[in-house]
Amino acid sequence: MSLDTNLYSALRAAFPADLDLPAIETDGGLVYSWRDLDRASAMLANLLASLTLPPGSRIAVQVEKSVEALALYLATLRAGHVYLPLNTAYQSGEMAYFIGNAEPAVVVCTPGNFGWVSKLAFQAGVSHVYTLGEDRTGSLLERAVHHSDQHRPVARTQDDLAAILYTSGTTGRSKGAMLTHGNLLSNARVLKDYWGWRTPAGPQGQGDVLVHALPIFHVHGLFVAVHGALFSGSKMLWYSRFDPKKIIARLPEATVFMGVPTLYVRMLAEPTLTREAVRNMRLFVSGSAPLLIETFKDWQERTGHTILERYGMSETVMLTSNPYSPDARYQNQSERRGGTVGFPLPGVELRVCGDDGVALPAGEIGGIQVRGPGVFKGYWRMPEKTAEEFTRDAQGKSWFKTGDVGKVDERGYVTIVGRAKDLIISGGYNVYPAEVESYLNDLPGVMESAVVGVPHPDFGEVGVAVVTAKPGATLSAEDLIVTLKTKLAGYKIPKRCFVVPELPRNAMGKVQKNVLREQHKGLFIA
Ligand code: MLC
Ligand code: AMP
Repeated sequence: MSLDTNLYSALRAAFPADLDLPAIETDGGLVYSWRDLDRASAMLANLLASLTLPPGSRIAVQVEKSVEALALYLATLRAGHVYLPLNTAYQSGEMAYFIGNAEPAVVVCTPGNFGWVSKLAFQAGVSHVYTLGEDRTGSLLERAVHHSDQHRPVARTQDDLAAILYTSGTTGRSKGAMLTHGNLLSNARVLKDYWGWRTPAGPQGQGDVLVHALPIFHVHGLFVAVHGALFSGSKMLWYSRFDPKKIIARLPEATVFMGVPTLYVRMLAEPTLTREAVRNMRLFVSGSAPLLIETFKDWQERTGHTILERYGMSETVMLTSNPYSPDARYQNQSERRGGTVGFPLPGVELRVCGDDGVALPAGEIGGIQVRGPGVFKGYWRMPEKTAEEFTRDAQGKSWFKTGDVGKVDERGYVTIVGRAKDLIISGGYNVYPAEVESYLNDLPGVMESAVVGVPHPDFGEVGVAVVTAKPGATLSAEDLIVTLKTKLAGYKIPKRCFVVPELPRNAMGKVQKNVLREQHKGLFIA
């Protein structure tokens, strides 16, 4: 196994020769050069090194989006530790679980959350808690400035962990997907080629310009977008929050945009989105949730561009993509087809299986299973759960069961038609009904609850809760929502709640979620 496959070293090698070129321009008007990124991550890596932590220590980070937060990610890679990004929406109960489960050596939180996060962290035995504000404040940077801006990345093998991303499970308990340097690097390499990322040394004489408007605590914003830009020496226009008006105003300077479908829906609502505004763009990528065919067509009509839809997961990084260009190496798969997620990326094997685990022929619908260099190492400290999610077929090959349901057509296009896992994807965030139900069921007076996903014009899909009361209890739907908001991340909160005498059940006594979905499917759309 080759040593020195530290992902940072590979990214650093792709920086432009002129390190004083701008690497990131923020919506706050700051400009960071490639040298700034290298130096800032070196100082932070030296700070981590000064803590003399065992290699592979988890560095848990719940902070607002900032370039310094990105530098902390790069520093974690450099220092040979494991980055654990956490959604800023998580509340104390959720954070207590992640900190308890991951046992991080370092926790970095916002200055405003220091009180409760540090309490949780110290109770869990964490020795180092720092703060990082979105405006370059906080104890992390105060400490880092005392360290050298030179740092040699720690040698890592491709099997060493680079990051742990928590994803909820159907039982409601979050699982930490362990991603290695090899997983992330191989995916970055494939996408650089497949999506035709331009480099400063390439024929155009300059790299791409990526509009970065996604959060950096998930695969899409952190790995697909950031790695794509860094690995091609391309500049990023960096938005701390998604603001369609501001972003459209700067699209003329950009060449690549990545978003979840909600971002496209919101941009389409802006009259300033015109062909003129996107005149220099070469690629719009959508993923993390299904892109409605109407959005795909509306975008084509308004901008003249065809959105490239791709499919991936925290456990696998990117798996499939519609084609970027007609290219003989990819069997001339030239057309981007709306409603499909394209072809398995080079190196990815994908099959569709029936309930018996046997691979189905083209056109038939079944569970999607995958293999490939991006497939994760397993769930953090959950060997049984990991084993359950992998198959082992007659040839001894092991496939990861994605939990997505789909088909592959004769030409090889993959279409996702649904999910075997009980999951709602709302504005690109995953919401597991089982988790929300377990919190609802714990509230006083609640007998039981069912959370279902229904169509929503902005978020694609949102949760709706249906609740029954214990005998003698009176429940207010509004109060339940207000209480739930103190316990769970905002995006997981059902957008509507109904208190009913009883839940519909089948002959076996199982709650019929399909009946509830049907009842409420018109709540937000005509
Ligand atoms: C915010 N809210 C949401 C929500 N986001 N509700 C449902 N679904 C969402 N996604 C709620 C808030 O709690 C708040 O509730 C209200 O909506 C307004 O909050 P906001 O902060 O103003 O929302 P906004 O900033 O507009 O955020 C919307 C968004 C954001 C679409 C920009 O959700 C977003 O950035 N989504 C991208 C997620 C992402 O990156 N996914 C990639 C996962 S990786 P209240 O009640 O307080 O008003 C992955 C793998 C792959 O899936 O293939 O890529
Ligand atoms: P996450 O666990 O947050 O990484 O979410 C991964 C899940 O998002 C996948 O298992 C799919 O269900 C879904 N997903 C990602 N990309 C797409 C897409 N293009 N179309 C439909 N679903 C998608």
